Amino acid sequence: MDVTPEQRHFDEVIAADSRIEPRDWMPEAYRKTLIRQISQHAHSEIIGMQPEANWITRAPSLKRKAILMAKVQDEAGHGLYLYSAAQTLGITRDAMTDALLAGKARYSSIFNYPTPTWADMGAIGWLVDGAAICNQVPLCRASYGPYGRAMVRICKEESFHQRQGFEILLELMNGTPAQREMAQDAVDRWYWPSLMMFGPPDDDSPNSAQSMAWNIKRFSNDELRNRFVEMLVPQAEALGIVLPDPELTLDTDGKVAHMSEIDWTEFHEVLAGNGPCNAQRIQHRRQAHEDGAWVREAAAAYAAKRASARGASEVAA
Ligand code: BYC
Repeated sequence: MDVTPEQRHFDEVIAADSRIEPRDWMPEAYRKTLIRQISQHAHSEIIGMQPEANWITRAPSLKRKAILMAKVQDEAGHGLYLYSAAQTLGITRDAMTDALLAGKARYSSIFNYPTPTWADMGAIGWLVDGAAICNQVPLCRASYGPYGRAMVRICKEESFHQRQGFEILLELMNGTPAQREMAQDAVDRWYWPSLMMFGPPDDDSPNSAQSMAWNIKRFSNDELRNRFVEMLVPQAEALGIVLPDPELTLDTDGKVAHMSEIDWTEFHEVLAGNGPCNAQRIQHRRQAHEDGAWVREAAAAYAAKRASARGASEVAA
């Protein structure tokens, strides 16, 4: 089959490990894949504000409240960079928002689990942001320019998030027996869902091969999941926390030699909308969207006023 000059140029850019920019020609499937992944990623950041926002009013000290508020605001910022990156591919913000509110768009499975104790703030920072960093650092080199550049800033902020989670757990582990128990219980609940963040096993990941060929993904789901576990083991030791996998063993190089099977039925149930908090998360987002209608209307009215004032001054000139 003849290759068009545009396709040839695209293939050369990818082969040279260079970047595709918004004005460049790109295959429709590449554009669709990016819109899918970037919009899902943006939705994850926005829905991901909820489990932690749940504790802002109940944070145990003013310092913890200030840190948690800053972190949740960072997640909102990440969502906005990512929606902007997706918009450069020709989809509107309204279309993405409508899909999320209609329950048609995916977002990360992890945000469908509840946060019943303060230790969950530690476990989310340590495990969820830790998994996010492992997954996202390679995305800084994604072949699509706006996505890669957004990821650079996001990863810097995620590092702070991960450390604040670790520090919450460390403080609890240095506390009373009840605090230690609370920290261990939170890690027991978040460990397996955090491993599911990396997606299905490689044999069952329909999008991986093509996304890797296009230099969007740099490593497979299982490679990144193992790397994450390898990072956690010494950190868990430092905390005095037990990772809830009795079968987990590392080889002498610190690489995963064996771990228990992940409960993929649970993963698919959460993706199908049947996780513990799926309905609550979407309902809450819809309510927040409705409650924010006046802000959108005010911004639109102000923009219209400015535009008409500009028009009037151009006529006068
Ligand atoms: N949850 O072929 P696969 C954060 C879907 S937020 C839900 O392997 P792919 C934070 C997948 O979409 C950071 N769905 O797909 C925020 C696909 O479905 P469709 C969130 C999942 O795309 C607040 C199907 O399963 N991070 O850090 O090659 C507070 C088959 O999978 C999941 C990102 O969004 C899942 N866990 O690889 C704290 C990272 N896994 O679309 C922290 C960006 C898979 O074909 N995304 N699916 O219907 C990625 O890196 C990739 O999209 C994935 C999946 C590794 C997640």
